Amino acid sequence: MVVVKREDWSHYGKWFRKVLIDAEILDYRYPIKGCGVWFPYGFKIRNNVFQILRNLLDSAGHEETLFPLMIPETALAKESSHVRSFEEECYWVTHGGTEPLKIKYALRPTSETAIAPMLKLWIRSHADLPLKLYQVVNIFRYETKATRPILRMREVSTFKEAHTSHTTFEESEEQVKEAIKVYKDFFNAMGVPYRISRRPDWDKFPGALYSVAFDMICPDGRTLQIGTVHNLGQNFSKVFDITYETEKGEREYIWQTCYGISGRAIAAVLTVHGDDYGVVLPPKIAPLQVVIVPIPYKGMEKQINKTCKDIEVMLKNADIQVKLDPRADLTPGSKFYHWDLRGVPIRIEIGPKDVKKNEATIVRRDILEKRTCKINRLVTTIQELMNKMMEDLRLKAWEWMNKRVHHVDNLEKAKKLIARREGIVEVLLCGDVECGHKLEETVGARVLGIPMDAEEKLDGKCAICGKNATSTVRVAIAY
Ligand code: 5CA
Repeated sequence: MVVVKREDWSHYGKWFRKVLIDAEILDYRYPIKGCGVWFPYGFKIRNNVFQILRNLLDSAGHEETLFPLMIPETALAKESSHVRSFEEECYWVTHGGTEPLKIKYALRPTSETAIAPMLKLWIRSHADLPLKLYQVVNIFRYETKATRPILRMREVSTFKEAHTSHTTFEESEEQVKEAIKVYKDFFNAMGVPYRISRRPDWDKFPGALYSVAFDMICPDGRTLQIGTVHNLGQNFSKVFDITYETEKGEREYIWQTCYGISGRAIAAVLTVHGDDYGVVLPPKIAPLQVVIVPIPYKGMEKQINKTCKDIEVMLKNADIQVKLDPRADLTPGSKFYHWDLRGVPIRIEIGPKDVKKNEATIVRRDILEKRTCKINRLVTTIQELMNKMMEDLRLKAWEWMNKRVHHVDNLEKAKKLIARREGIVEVLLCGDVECGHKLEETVGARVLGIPMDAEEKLDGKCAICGKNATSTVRVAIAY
């Protein structure tokens, strides 16, 4: 029954690839490296996850939009640090048919430079601001690091990017805070634990003043960046000449932020809640919340089937996503395996005893624990169980992560923890860039940045140079 044992952490990558295929989430065998195909089941999970995000963005006053895939080289090249970083990562369209194009087009690696020329046309006065847009699109990055299904794609087929425009720097700072709140709510809704860090200057988004990132820890102890929020300042508005008229009638450049979440958010849910038997889906994002499996018994087939069908109708009427699995060619055991692998939160088994007692046997996917319940209480019991399951998943995942964030007072300890792949390590550091780089070299890990989600305890010295520390810094081996 075992998919791949997860408890040996070195198996995480193998486990992840296998569940993606076996649970019919994403097929990574497409003949272009870094491209994947969402199976219908995986596509439903993807849509449910991104619907949570859409709802949160909509409630916070964002509007969904859709920009073209292609960006002229002339636009992409306007912001110098942006183009420097992205030109090597772009896929370039050079021909229309057999005709060479006068200006080549980039397949968007992200859309700042697609959006900017239009903002210049749309934004006239302070009354047009703030303008908060987002789109959910595919982006293309010619990644040179090892590609991995969902985690590092070359076609990132699911990418939510928000782009906001403001009258003042202060307002853009407030927007960064709002974006962080939206992302917290998003990950909390799915029980995905994270740490929020302000990335070091050398690792900020190209064209940003600064970047804030959400990181999770994978079962192999490596971190995964699952979302980023950037304050772009006026870097793009100055080169694209995007101005607005102030109340006094003067022209000022707009202030901008942007923030992105990719399919990695889906990988995050699958990763943090999964187990040896496959994925475990939070009820909110599960395409199927309940599966009903009849346990056949000679002479009672009719009653069992009727009870199953009645339950299916009852749950459907209560807006629960339910499916009856009547397949006659499969044993109940193989059906359990099939649905456990796919992470269906609740299984109902109906056998002869259940029918006689007017009961249903219920199994929760996360703890695989059985209980019975009178059929007339089934709807409320299932709703309660799904809520409880969500709460338990969230607590368990946070507990797991919290145990893997270590605060240490010397480099030796940091080195050991990193070598043992124990997650995130926090040390004190002075503000020197040199010390940051030296820290990375010494412990063999990457600086994630300064905590944005914890009280600073600044009583100590820089772990590298011994000067007074100015902040805690997180390091980890990152995907
Ligand atoms: N324009 C900004 C905000 S929309 C931007 O592109 N930011 S980003 O480069 O940091 O990307 C946003 C998020 O997308 C990252 O935090 C990361 O979680 C995810 N991401 C980036 N590259 C890939 C990739 N190749 N495959 C999967 N996810 C990716």
